[in-house]
Amino acid sequence: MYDKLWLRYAGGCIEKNMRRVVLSCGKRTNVLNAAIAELKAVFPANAIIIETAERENAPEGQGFSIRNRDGVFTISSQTGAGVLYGVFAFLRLLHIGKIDENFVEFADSPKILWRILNHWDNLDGSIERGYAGKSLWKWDELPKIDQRYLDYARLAASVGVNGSVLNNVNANSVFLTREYLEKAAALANVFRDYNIQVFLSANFAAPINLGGLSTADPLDDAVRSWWREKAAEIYALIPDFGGFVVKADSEGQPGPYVYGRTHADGANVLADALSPYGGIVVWRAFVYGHGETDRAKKAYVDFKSLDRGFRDNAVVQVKNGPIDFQPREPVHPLFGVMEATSLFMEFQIAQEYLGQGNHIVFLAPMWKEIFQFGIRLPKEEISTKQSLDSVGKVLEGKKLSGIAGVSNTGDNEDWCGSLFHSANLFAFGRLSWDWTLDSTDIAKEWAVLTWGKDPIVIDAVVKILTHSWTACVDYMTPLGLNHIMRYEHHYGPDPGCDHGQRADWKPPYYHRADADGLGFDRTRKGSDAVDQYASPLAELFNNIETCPEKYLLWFHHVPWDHVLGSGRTLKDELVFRYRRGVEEAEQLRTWWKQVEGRVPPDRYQAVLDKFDIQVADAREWETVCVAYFMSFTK
Ligand code: GCW
Repeated sequence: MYDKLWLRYAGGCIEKNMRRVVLSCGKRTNVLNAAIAELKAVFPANAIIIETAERENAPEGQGFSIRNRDGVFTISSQTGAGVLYGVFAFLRLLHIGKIDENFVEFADSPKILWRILNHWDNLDGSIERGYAGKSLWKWDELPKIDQRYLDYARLAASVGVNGSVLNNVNANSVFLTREYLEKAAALANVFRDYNIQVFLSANFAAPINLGGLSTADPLDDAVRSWWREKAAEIYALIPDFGGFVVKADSEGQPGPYVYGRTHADGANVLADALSPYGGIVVWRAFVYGHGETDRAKKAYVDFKSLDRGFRDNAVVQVKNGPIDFQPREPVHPLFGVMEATSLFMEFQIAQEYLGQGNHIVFLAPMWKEIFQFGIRLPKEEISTKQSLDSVGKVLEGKKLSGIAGVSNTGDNEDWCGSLFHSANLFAFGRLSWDWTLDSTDIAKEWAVLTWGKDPIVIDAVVKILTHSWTACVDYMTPLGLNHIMRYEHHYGPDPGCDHGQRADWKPPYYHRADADGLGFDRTRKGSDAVDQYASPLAELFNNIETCPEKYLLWFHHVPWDHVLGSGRTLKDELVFRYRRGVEEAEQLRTWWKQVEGRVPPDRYQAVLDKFDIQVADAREWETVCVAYFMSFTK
């Protein structure tokens, strides 16, 4: 049987002084019923009261409030969705000990409209960059329903997720056939009760592949009507269908370029088809390999000029960094310049480049670094503010705001790759609901819900989580290095790798090591990627003395004898960081060893096995990278 993850509520529940729980909602809906079911799993039915009269001042939309009056707890919202999120928040707070007799009130609502899991799941049940087994969706059996679909929906909704893209962005057109739409509709029927809308990745050439047309040109009338008819067919089956996600003109996927059209032309034809039903098109900005000299610059160059060219129900989904889900990247410059276009953030929960299902790396601190990154000049003409607007604020201000996470789920018993990897799924939900949350607080919540209240266990789990990302950056890609993983699968180090189909997939393209130094020159003397950022960021990055060391080799080709903040030369600092990374990985394992005997032995051992791999891998990273980079310094 598969794990319940944080819905194990391992912390136990204090019911003292809790006489009644009142759920107050404008009207009785299926989503409200789901909320009631969650509550009933914890409380006796006679302690739960449902009130469907309109309550004055009940929070609107997806917001909710929880109030305590003499042991009667009222969770209210105008909508079933709000009550559902309120119930999950209530149960979370209760189990982590934040609701007791002194509790008065807590109100919350999401800062971001769309919080979406992107599944890169294929027709054959495999998952691209999936490390937790096969797809949760059993396409062969659907529309037959599996209990696990419901538990997926519960887990997702419990952290605020409200959208699920069922299939890989490298999209097979078959997903848009009637047969598969019926399967998707069956999943949508389950998810709907948890306020989760289903999306599909669409292949841009579907009008050719399925419709038998000779073109997929977005300005062709037959193509436009093909998409309109397809949308009508989908909405007849899935009335709350969220929309399409599209990867176009990227890594071999079809797109508008071949017809001499732009990404906006491409997105708009789908947007127009979806708009009568309230659907949206999410168009990905992950493009490169069309003649540029610096891959990191490409998406900005192609999309910036299209700002104002997209329909209102079209969104551009941008990865957090300009390259590709590396252990650490500066933020993607598009977040600073697209003024009129709605932007979704795309994170990858799946750890493709961060040790996959084997390394325990808590991503919340990384996502926080991105959200807090000052990227855009403040709007006010004469601003007294010194600082740039953060990415979180930019996202929040969009007409359609959204955060997408490439899911790490699969059909393994542990869902996500290890008993710790679910911390990232949890954190994704929590931060996409409210990006201002503190990553250590999220770690604590997950620790108690998943591992119980023993203070020694909590202390160890939280230390592991909060130190793991910096450890990973140190032992894999310190000082702004990136994309030096093995070419075939992105696991393990291979900085010297010189085979593979494309120049911009080979590690030397990214690190540029030579006798003079190390790093990609993106300054004004190099590719000038620095000028894709607003001033004063551009100047800050451009100057080797002011560029933050965490991005040093991202923006500069640095001489081996250049002296860093520590007083060490680049050469020595690199050696130092790789060593420190190994020691940090060992420290994570040592912390885990402190919980032996305090958590069930099988769970203890399963995690320890992962740490053994992580430590061995960190040592390999050190050995391989130090030997390779040092060979240039002789
Ligand atoms: O991270 C890279 C992956 C590809 C992926 C691509 C993308 C789905 O290596 O597997 O394809 O990005 O985001 O489209």
